[in-house]
Amino acid sequence: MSGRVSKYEAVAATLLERLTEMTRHEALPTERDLMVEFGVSRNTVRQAIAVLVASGLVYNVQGSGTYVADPDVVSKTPRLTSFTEDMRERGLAPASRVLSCELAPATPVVARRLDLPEGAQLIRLIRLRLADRHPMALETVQLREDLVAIERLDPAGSIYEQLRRAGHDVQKATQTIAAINLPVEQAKLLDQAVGAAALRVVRIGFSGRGVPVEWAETIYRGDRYDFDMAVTREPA
Ligand code: 16G
Repeated sequence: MSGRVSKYEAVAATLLERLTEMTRHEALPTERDLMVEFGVSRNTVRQAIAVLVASGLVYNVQGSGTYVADPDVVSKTPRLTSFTEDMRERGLAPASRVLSCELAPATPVVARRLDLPEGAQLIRLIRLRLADRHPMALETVQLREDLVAIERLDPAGSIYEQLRRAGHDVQKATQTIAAINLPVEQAKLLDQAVGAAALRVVRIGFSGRGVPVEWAETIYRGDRYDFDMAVTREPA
């Protein structure tokens, strides 16, 4: 092999070896401990950790530390977040304009996805989701009303936070992402030209017990939103 290995690459390589002996979700030593151990600057430690984060082997929890990733989760799904968390992580202030919130019978497709009989009552919440006061996404969430009562729901607040408080934390989801061109109504709400590109994501969210909790369609503006994910390949 030719070329010099930079300090951060050397630290990353040593940490990588160590990861094989650690368990899922175990904490890595603190930045300070790593600085002392390797005799390097905080910046070098951060660069080394960033390499491991980018490869999906560890993950950061803001204000807490770095942890060993769960390979089953990392290889297939990026970290699950709510719109509120997602925007905050991007340094944007989340807000919502509630367009409607009502009880409506489940369509056959949604009923099937949520394991409910056709026509079961669902809470259907339609919101324009804003980031730093500007439209970011148009979202329709359909929730099982036996899990959260519509009278107790704050439609402008974080739905995931309210589900968590009700004991139905969304911990897993399946997602389908597709490119679309915005039709008139949606374009107007999102402050876009008719036909502008957008990303449509349909998520089925499951609680930790595997109960399907929500069916949600989120239409993100193509010019403001992108997906980041770590992908890995098993060694040959
Ligand atoms: C995200 C979720 C959506 C969920 C919403 C809750 C995607 C693709 N969709 O938009 O399924 O209902 O967050 O956000 O990420 P909230 O807790 O801020 O209301």
